[in-house]
Amino acid sequence: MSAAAPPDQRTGYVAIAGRPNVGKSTLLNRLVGAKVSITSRKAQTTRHRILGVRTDATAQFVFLDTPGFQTRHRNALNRAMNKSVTDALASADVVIFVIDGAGWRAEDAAVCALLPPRLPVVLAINKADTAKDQGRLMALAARAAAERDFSAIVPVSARTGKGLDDLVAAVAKRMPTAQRMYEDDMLTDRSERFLAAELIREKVFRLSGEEIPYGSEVTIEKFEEDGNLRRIQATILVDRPGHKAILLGPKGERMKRIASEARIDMEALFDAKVFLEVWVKVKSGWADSATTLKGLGYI
Ligand SMILES: Nc1nc2c(ncn2[C@@H]2O[C@H](COP(=O)(O)OP(=O)(O)O)[C@@H](O)[C@H]2O)c(=O)[nH]1
Ligand SMILES: [Mg+2]
Repeated sequence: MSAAAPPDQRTGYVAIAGRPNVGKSTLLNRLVGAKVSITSRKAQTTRHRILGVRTDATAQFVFLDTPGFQTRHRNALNRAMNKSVTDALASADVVIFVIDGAGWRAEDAAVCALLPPRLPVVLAINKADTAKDQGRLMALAARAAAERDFSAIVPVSARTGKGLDDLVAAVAKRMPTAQRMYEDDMLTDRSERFLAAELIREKVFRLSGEEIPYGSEVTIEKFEEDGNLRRIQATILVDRPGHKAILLGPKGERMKRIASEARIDMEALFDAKVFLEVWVKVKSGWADSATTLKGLGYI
């Protein structure tokens, strides 16, 4: 707790909601100033509830990134993911509802309808950096406003940082007056061990084709902290033998790249040197195995 916190300090839980791929996790990382949530062009990259903390002079925002609501595959993993969205909304004081500046979709309306009526919702129209003209953003704002009475509507770019000060100010106004919950320098409640697995999963999402990411998961076998050094051994679980071959790539090149890009991100996030070893193992049906999901922390 900071002794310097002013008496009118505001603190609150802020859920970041929206359909897959609108930039929720990118926005969270920008707002927190570190890569606490993984992102990719593929839908459904985020599987867990990720908490990210931002502490300003007068406000502490506890952001809850959420997986996009799943309708595509009905397995135990997706049920756990949907529950984490509902849980985040249940504990939120304010919601940031994110849509893509490219246009309004039926899926946006579906997520909007899930937002609890009692909560203040700030609409963030993201990817404003790619917007062709302001008129289109205005039309989109009007379209969205037909679905719900938003507390504020703010065009932003999670990529460039445009509009984020306005977004933060709009959210702060709707947060309760309360003392800080976390230390000023805290960024996330997730352990380095968890973040290490997530960063490997991000590279699998980014560097492999369409089918692999959804059928894979990462476990950390060993995580040793030795001063400013981390020794990490990880396994990527895949659903089928063919997936293993694809993930390894010719002469293991793809796997090497996955491991090396993950290591670089870990070194930046942990501010430490990282030795990383990654193995690939076939484990069919992991996404519907209660034991495996439990081990992975989903249920
Ligand atoms: N041009 C542009 N792309 C963005 C912006 N924010 C996110 N993206 C991209 O949109 C894709 C999905 O982002 P992600 O944060 O994973 O979306 P999520 O599924 O809503 O969490 C990624 O390729 C991001 O780089 C933005 O402000 N501008
Ligand atoms: Mg995400």
